[in-house]
Amino acid sequence: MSDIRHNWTIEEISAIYSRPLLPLVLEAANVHSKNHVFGEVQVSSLLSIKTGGCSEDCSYCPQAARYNTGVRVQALMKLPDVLKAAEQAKAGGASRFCMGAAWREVRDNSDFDRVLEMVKGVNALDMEVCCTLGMITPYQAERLADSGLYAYNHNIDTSEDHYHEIITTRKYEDRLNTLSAVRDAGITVCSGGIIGLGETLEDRIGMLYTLVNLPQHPESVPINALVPVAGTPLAENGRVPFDDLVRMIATARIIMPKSAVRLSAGRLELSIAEQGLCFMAGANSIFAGDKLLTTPNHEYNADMEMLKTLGLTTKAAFADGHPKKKQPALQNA
Ligand code: SAM
Ligand code: DTB
Ligand code: SF4
Repeated sequence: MSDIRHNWTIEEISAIYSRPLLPLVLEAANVHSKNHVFGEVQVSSLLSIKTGGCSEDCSYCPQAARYNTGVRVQALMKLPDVLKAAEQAKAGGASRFCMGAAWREVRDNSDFDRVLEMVKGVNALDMEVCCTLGMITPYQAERLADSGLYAYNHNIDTSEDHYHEIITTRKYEDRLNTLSAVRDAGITVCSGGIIGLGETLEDRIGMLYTLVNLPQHPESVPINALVPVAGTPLAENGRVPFDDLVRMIATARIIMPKSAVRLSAGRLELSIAEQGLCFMAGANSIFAGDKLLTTPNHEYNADMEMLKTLGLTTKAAFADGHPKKKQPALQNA
């Protein structure tokens, strides 16, 4: 069951997702323990290096300029401030530092040059450095890889069919093109999505289907539960039932056995017992720190207490090795 497969069908994924909850969790836990050190959780720290004022219309997002959400626009942070935050995150036990920018896409300008310096600086701290900057070109991906970027986060968010209901300012295909630029540059891929957007069961399965049938499974798969934010079109969406989150995690774990599955946004609404079931179902990564990008998260110390209570430990940086940059094809080989 732990074989890596890229030919999963909608029917197979749907059958897994729809199994009775605890048998599903048990199967996911078995797959998890065969492929990972069971009980080890990768802790990422998240920093919004450029906040708000984004030109996209992602209907869940508090940082889109067109919605009145009260998020204060903040220009790109200065390099020393970012490095200070990364050092603090490392001292607190985070192995990965993820920098997020409310950009539609990266432009080749002095801001990007500064981000490259941030990547080099965080890399020098021996942390896994991750960025989420919107769409990037193959050339920009190369430059990020050359600066030492470990992972790039770019979520597909929902199914291809549902995408245009959530975002109209870009296409699903744009997202997939960025993912292949990241993969081709030899950067590890972090890609997942959100539940609670008003999607159907088929959309959830469709999202997993797209992820699992990528040429290579993403090394990490964030599963976010919508954080409804006042002022966004999805502000009134209800809370996702926690068992739906467990099903999404367990299904992702079973079909992408080697990937890290990250229990991401929406964790603040979950009790320790509910989070425990998510870890049991194969989640082995979290964002820790009292803020995600713009919305609150658990207090750092409370999270560390939770891990202790559940008997979980934190994973060291680069435990899975550093990805090798893709070598140019040999001529006349
Ligand atoms: N602008 C870049 C982009 O869209 O790729 C990077 C930052 S964006 C905020 C990163 C991801 O955060 C989104 O793709 C989405 O999956 C997630 N996200 C944003 N707002 C959210 C919310 N209210 N609830 C849950 N997840 C959210
Ligand atoms: C991901 O999948 N979730 C994180 C991270 N990748 C960048 C972001 C969650 C954002 C939640 C809303 C906010 O705090 O603004
Ligand atoms: Fe912009 Fe990213 Fe938010 Fe979409 S999710 S509005 S691209 S910051």
